[in-house]
Amino acid sequence: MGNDNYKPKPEHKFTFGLWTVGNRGRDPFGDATRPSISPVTIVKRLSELGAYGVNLHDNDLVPIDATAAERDRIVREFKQALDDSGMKVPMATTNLFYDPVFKDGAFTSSDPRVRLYALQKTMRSMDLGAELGARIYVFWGGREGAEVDAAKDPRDALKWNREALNFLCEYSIDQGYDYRFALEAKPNEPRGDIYLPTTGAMLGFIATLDHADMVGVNPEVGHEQMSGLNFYHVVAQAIEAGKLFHIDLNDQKGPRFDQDLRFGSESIKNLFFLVRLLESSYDGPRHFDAHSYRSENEEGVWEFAAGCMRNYLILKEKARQFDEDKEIQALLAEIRNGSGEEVEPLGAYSREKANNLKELSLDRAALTSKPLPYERLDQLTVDILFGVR
Ligand code: GCO
Ligand code: MN
Ligand code: MN
Repeated sequence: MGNDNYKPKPEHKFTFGLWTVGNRGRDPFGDATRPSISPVTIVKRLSELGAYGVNLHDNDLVPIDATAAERDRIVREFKQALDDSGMKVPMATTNLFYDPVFKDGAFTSSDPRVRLYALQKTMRSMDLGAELGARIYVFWGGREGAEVDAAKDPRDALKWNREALNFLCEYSIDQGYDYRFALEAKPNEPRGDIYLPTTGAMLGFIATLDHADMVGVNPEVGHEQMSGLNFYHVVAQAIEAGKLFHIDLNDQKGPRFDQDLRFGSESIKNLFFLVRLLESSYDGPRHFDAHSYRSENEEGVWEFAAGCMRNYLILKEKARQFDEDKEIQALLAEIRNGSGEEVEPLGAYSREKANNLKELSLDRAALTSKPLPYERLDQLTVDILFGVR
């Protein structure tokens, strides 16, 4: 129970994007506040802090205009740093948003040649990810959206997006890459509206793909909160559907612009239930897609990275305490026990069952009068989180 419980280790599978700790503090109103940190340094420092690996967009590592020789040298040095530290690259993704060519979308651009370029760039980036050992491939369509609905029919955008993903699933199979695709939703920013704005929308879309089994979701805390949603519920639905292939952990101050704050810095109760859920039902990487406040220098960046992992482990320890708490367990049993009478599980439909159920005597007033000790249960949860229990 000592402090060692909060010490990150590779077995916890904590990962960071090169772009997260590498974030230089730029925002739409202000320039960088700290120098860039090289991918090799990032790998080394994160490994010293106890992380399991790093993830990347193609251009986090290889500049978009690099020659083949430059690419090979950069990749060689990066692989050396991974080997030296034992760090992994479980996930890779494509930057389909920074370059001006994607000003009106990548897979959903109205220009068919931009759509081809987006596919070409993604296939090359999948080659790079596979070379680094990645088995999860994330799609975040930051520019796949609109401000002017007169310009594009969203049904066309969906068709183009589907066509691209079907093609890329085939490419992954054909190359023997064994990727699992994870689709990441965001409601807006940088576009006025982004298509498929929530993880729930992604789940509906995935069912329409040729290789739906290869494709899952990559929910991000802040993105669902931007839509005012309960992230714990979002992730529970993804897990229940067998579709939680990856997760982007961070934090956010309510429904407004995307803040990518340090994990556990704001939404403590919601993230407590999230961690408790992940610990029981998810064994993939715990990826932090967040960045340090722009007021920090490089030392502050490592403080931030350590804080993300520490907060996760604190919440994990709180989850253990919650699950072992006798009073909490007794309250949960009482809540689930209903009226106390045995009830057979509903099971499959039969006409006889339906007829019996229609005749069953159910006393509405008695059902209503049963007290639910939610005040006590919630206060005990808060006591645990505050560390006074
Ligand atoms: C955001 C997004 C991005 C994506 C990343 C992976 O904060 O707007 O989360 O960080 O996750 O680009 O494609
Ligand atoms: Mn984000
Ligand atoms: Mn993200």
